[in-house]
Amino acid sequence: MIDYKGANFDIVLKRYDVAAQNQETPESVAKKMLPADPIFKKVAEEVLYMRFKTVGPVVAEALKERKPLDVINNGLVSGMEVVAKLYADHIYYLPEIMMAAKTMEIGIALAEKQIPGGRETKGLVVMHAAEGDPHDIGKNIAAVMLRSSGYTVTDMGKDVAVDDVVDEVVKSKPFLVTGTALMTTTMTAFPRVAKKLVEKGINVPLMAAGGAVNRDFAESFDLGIYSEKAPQTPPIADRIVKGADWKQVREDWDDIVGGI
Ligand code: B12
Repeated sequence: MIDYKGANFDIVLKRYDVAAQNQETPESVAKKMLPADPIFKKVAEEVLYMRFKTVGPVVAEALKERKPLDVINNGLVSGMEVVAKLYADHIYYLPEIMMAAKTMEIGIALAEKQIPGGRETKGLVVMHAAEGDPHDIGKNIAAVMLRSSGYTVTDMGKDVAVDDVVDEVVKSKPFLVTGTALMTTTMTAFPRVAKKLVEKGINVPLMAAGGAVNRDFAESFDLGIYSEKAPQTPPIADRIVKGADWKQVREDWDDIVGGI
């Protein structure tokens, strides 16, 4: 029989992959990033600590003292910015980012109701996961980031047929279309979408993203632009809204996403 006496389980069970990351904690990052205003800070903490059961009452309380748009941008979105930093630094992982996003969305829905005429949008983005592809977690994260940056998103979901994407673009005229593919067998849907759009004379940038896709592939067909990570999407969208077309985005890509 094995004798475990004297074994130091602190060493045996140490997760070196985790231990090697960094010494920061959600609290220490929050201290540096959360807003100073106590009302916005309280709202941001609801998102940061994924308190989806209490975010409603906390936002309702904040709305008595602050404007709804400020509660969204300085409270809820500020909290999500901390979450995005924690995710990028491998302190938070996928479950946390999804729960925080849900918490933020509950708060945004509540605050938006109090904005006369609704929240002003920077523009419409149509998002989808490629035909045959069931992987939509990365797309959902990118959608949250676009929404929290002031864009309106039509999320067509996963496994969306090429023709359905084209029909939606014709109907709703977005300034940007995004597609996600995590499988090498599904990424070929993007050039097919692009070809059909070009045939109809539609010049909208088509962002190809997801693990199966790289920059070379995304830029191998007309309209195609690349985004490697969800947080790169809002700055790319901002550049298109300012007037850049898909060729210009390709040229400026390193500059736009630099450091993200
Ligand atoms: C979760 C998962 C699933 C889930 C998907 C659930 C869901 N709702 O998404 C389920 C169980 C359904 C699934 C099924 C299958 N899967 Co799967 N799956 C995965 C897994 C483990 C994780 C993917 C994930 O969500 N990662 C987390 C997210 C956050 O990462 P991400 O999507 O890469 O997103 C990041 C970037 O890519 C980017 N991004 C992604 N989307 C977008 C969109 C925009 C607009 C932007 C800007 C950025 C962006 O930003 C994110 C980071 O910031 C991967 C393995 C892996 N390591 O990737 C396999 C993987 C993708 N699956 C794979 C396969 C093969 C399958 C199946 C075919 C398995 C089978 N034999 O049945 C089936 C699909 C069957 C079908 N056709 O319906 C393969 C694909 C291989 C390939 N290259 O073709 C992988 C790589 C596993 C492997 N190593 O073999 N899968």
